Amino acid sequence: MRTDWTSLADFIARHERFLVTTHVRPDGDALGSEVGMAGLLRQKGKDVRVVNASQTPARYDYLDPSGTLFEHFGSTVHPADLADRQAIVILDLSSWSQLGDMAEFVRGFPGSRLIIDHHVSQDDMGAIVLKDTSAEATGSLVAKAVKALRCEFTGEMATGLITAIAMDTGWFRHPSTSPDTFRTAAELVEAGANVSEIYKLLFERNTLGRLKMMGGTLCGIQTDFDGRVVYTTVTRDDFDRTGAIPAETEDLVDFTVTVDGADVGLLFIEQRRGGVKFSVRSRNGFDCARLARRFGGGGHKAAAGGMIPDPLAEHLPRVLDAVREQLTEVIKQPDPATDRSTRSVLAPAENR
Ligand SMILES: [Mn+2]
Repeated sequence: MRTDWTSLADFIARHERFLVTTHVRPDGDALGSEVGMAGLLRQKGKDVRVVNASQTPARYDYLDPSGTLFEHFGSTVHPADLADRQAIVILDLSSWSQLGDMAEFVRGFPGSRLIIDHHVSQDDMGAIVLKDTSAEATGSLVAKAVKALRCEFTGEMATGLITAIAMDTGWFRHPSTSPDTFRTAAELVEAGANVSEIYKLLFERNTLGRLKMMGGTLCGIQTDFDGRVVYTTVTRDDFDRTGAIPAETEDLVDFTVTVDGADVGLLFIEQRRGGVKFSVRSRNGFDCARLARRFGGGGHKAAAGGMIPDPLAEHLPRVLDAVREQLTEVIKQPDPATDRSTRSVLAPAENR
């Protein structure tokens, strides 16, 4: 899909002081896209502040080497500090709930809003929406915007954008990865992105706590629906026992769906403030976003998630019931449009 970037060019031309933000618990795509967008806006001579509802997870510190780019709403930045902002660019999200503690501020913001995103789920946020659900990452869209608006990739922007694309494509291996993904990646590498160094910074700086937590979580893995559903949990006690922190659960859900015969994988994480965060991954056409929407969450077909205020003991069986229901539905009524992708769900597990 080709995005028409003229509305972004107009939006940028009309304002001087920008606020860039993204979703709570930001991932590589969220933060890397912000780095790219901040660079683009600065090249256009604009004043930019990047303010997020969540703190930046430590593993992404390299995206902001001087520690001056990412600001935290609520601790260092208060609504009054942002009174001079004329426009907000919202990246990698399209729902109010994903703005966390910043939702109220953004709702009441008197200036203009623009969204660049690739998620299916969408609220009316009163914004210009530049959305391409076929894009592998918001970072790819920002990279396209940089080129469409005749800006250059600085080394810093290239590092941010390749992080965004690499993380959302599982390092160039998810089905969303296309020849175009590599063409964009090649340009970013030429502009100074060091893939080998970035990979080391992201994946070879595990804490002992994270490895112990992973060990416990993988030991606790369980199956349902003839092995087609694989799930596990991280409890508050697991965090206390191992010393891991919630941000260190990123990517952990991906292990669940690697079990041979699994169509759906889930991870349930008990939150310190109460409630449970759930993440779901699928293969063979199960629609994760649809499942997540039933519990107020959202995401993509193959990866989604959400948060439920109930305790784990109540939450987990309800989500599993919904997964079983949705899997049964797929088996009974294959959608002809997605028949190819759901065929293996229909086939007996042992024949796959
Ligand atoms: Mn994304």
